[in-house]
Amino acid sequence: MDTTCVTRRARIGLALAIGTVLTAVVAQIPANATATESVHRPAAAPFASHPSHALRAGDHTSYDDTYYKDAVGKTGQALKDSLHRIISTTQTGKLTYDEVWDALKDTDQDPDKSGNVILLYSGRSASKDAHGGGEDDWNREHVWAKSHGDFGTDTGPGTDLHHLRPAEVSVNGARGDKDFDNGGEAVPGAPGSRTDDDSFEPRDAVKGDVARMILYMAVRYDGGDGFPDLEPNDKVDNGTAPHIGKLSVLKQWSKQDPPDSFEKHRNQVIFDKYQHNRNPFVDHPEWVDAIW
Ligand SMILES: [Ca+2]
Ligand SMILES: [Ca+2]
Repeated sequence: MDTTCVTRRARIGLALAIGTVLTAVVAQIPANATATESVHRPAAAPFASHPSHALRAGDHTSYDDTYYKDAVGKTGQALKDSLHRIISTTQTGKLTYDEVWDALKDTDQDPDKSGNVILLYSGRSASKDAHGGGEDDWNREHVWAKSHGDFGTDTGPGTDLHHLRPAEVSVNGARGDKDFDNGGEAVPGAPGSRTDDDSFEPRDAVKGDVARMILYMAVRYDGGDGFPDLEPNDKVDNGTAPHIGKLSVLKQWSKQDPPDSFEKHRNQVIFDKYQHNRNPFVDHPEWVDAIW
């Protein structure tokens, strides 16, 4: 037997076998690589579909380049119309009135005590579980009183987290559906708040919050969606008309109480987790004067 010939034949066979295996492996690499790459490609795709979600909380400059791109540089009615389009079309999350309970436990959580929420008019930290109908319980305060336009609690303005806050049942009752203005008697259980027959004045620390919530509602609701066109005016006797005053006082309150970390945080939580739209006046308080 020619052993040289056998050895050569074996080598050729081995080489062919290795070549076949390599070809098969190489043939599979591009397919696998492409699949892996498309799954782990973070930069372009999410930024294109959800531009604002890729940004950090409180990064105003970046929101100007993305979320507020069409509004930046405008003033007056043009700014208001542009913001209306932005905050309406991006509101892809809309809650039921029942879902508002759990959302408020998140948006208004006490930063120092995770089992509690901060109540709007009193500033008191109360257990998240202490909501209901008792005097000291908290409930869902509509800062834009829902009788002003009579929009009720169907999904819409009545369930919009940007103007809903936890408040004591008793203090919520004292506020009722009054317009906002300075002056009156002290409100029991809500230090710094005052009220008289036709108006309510919240404590200093949330005066600006109240103003920016009212003005958000005015921009967000312009008569579409089957809901009334909400607008502020300079009166205190608005009753069931779709107006809330006093605009001149709200403008002053917005200036004297600029957005703090709590207010900015809740805007971000609503944006990230619930409604996916923002309160423009929390991001840009100067747009209050630019519009009104
Ligand atoms: Ca404030
Ligand atoms: Ca409006």
